[in-house]
Amino acid sequence: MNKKVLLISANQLHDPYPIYPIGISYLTTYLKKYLPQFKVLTFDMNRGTLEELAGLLTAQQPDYVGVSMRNIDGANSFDQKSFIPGYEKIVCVVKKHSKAPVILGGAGFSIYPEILFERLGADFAVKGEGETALTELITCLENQTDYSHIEGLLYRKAEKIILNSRREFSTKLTVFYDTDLTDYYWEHSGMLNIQTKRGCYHKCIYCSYPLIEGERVRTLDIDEIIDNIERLWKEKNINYIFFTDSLFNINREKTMELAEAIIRRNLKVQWAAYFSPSYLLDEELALYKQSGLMHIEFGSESFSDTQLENYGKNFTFDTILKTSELALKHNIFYAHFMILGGYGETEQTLDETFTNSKLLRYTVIFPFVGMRIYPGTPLQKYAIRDGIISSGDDLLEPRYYISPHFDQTTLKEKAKQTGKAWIFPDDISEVDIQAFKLKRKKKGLIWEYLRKP
Ligand code: B12
Repeated sequence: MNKKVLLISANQLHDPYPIYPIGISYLTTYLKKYLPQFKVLTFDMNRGTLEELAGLLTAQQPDYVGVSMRNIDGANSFDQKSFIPGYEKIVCVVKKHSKAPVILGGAGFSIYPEILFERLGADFAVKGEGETALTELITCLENQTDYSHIEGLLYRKAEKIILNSRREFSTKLTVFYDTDLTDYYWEHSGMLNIQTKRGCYHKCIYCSYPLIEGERVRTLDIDEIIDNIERLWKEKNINYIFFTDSLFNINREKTMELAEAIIRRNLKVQWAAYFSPSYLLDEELALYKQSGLMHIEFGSESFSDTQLENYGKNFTFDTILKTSELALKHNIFYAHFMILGGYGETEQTLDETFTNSKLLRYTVIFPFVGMRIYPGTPLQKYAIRDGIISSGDDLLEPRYYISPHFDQTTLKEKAKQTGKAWIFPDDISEVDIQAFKLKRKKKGLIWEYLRKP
C-alpha cells in the first residue's frame, strides 16, 4: 500500500479574493517526482471544514502531515485579527486524528519560524522554499537517517529548536495544478498564479520578503513556466495569470525573455504582476503588453520623496510619474499600492503625497495605513527606539508603526479632495468584488473599473 503525505492549505482569507494555494502545488509536484512511492493528498481550508479534515485524517491515516501558513494576519491596521488561533485549531485536529509528524511551512510561517514552531507544537518545519527540504526530510525519516544537515529545516534537539541556514536554492521547478482546485479558484478569483523568480535584494525598511525567500534572486526555468501556462490554457481554458514574484521586474533580462516566450508560443493569456515603478523601459512595457500584460500593481508606497527615502525605496516620485505615463501610453492598467502614515510620515509629507497624486492619470490608489512591523527588519529597530513596541515583543500579534506626526482622522477627507480614486481598505469589501465580477462575468483583476482620470 502507498505511503501518504497530506498537505493542508490553512489559508481561509478571501480578501481581496481567494488565492490558489500555489505553494502546495509546487510541493506536491516535487514530492510526486522524487518520492513516487508516496500518495500526496491535499486539503484546502478554503473549501473544507475542520470536521471534514478530521474525517479525511481518520479515513486516510497519512504518514506525514504538512501545514502551509500563508498569512499570519491581514497586514491591515484597520482589521488586526490574528489568524494564529485558527491555525492552532487545525494543528489540534491533525494531532487528535493522526499520529503523523506535523511539518509546518509557508510564507507567513517563515517570518516567525521558531516562535510558530514552538507555539503550534510542530515536529518539523521548513523556513522558506520547501521542495527539497520536505522531500529530504521525508526520505530521512523513512530511512531513519540523520536529517540535521537539511537546509532550512527546523527540528528539536535536546529541547532546543534548531533552524538550519540555507545556501542552496532550487531553480528548475515545475508545477502541476490540482485540477479540482483550479476549477474552484478560476470560478471564485478568476485567475491562477505562478512564480517566475524567488528572492529580493532590496532594502525596504519594513519588508519581510528577503527574510522569507532570501536576498539572492533566482529565476525559475522559463520553458517550465510556459509549459504550465499552456497546459492551463489548453486543458482548462484558463487565460488570466498572476505572476506571484515578490518583485516581477527585478531582473529585466529574464522577465523580457519570459514575455518573448509567451509571444513565441502564441499563448493567448492575459497577466498581471507586482512591479516596482523603477527600471521599466518603454520597449520593455511594449513587449509585456504584447505578451498579455493587463494589470500592473505598483509597489509605490508613497508619492513623497522624503517618505520614499525614509521607507528605503530606490526611486523618487518623478520615476513613479514617468513610469505611470508609460503604462498609460501602452494601454496597460496600473494601480499604486501605498503605505500612508508609516515611519517618518508627517502632515507635510502626506500633503506632498496627496498633491502629487493629482498628477497621476487614469489610475487607482490603494493605501494601507501604518506599517506592519516584522521581526528582523530595520523597522523593528526604529519602532523599539521610538517606543512604539517593546524589545521583547515577538510581533506575532500584529503591531503597526503608525507615525505620531500626522492626523489619521483627516486622511480620507484629504484623499477625497484630490479628486483621485483613493480606495482605503475598508472602502470596498470582498462581497462587492464578487458581486461585480458575477454581474460582468469578468475574470482577472477588476480594479480598472474604479480608476479616475
Ligand atoms: C504574490 C503575493 C500576493 C498576491 C497574490 C496574487 C495571486 N493571485 O496569487 C496578492 C497581491 C493578491 C496578495 C494578497 C495578500 N497578501 Co500577499 N503575498 C504575495 C507574496 C509576494 C508571494 C506569495 C506566493 O504566492 N509565493 C509563491 C509560492 C510558490 O510560495 P509559497 O506559497 O510561499 O510556498 C513556498 C514556501 O513557503 C514553502 N511552503 C509553503 N507551504 C508549505 C508547507 C510545508 C509543510 C512546507 C514544508 C513548506 C511550505 O514551500 C513553497 C514552495 O517553495 C508573499 C510574500 C513572499 N515573498 O512570500 C506575500 C504575503 C504572503 N502576503 C501577505 C499578505 C498579508 C497578504 C494580504 C492579507 C494583504 C492584503 N491585505 O491584501 C492578501 C491576502 C490574500 C489572500 N486571500 O490570502 C503576507 C503574509 C504575512 C502576514 N502578515 O500575514 C506576505 C508574506 C507578504 C508580507 N507582507 O510579508 N499577496
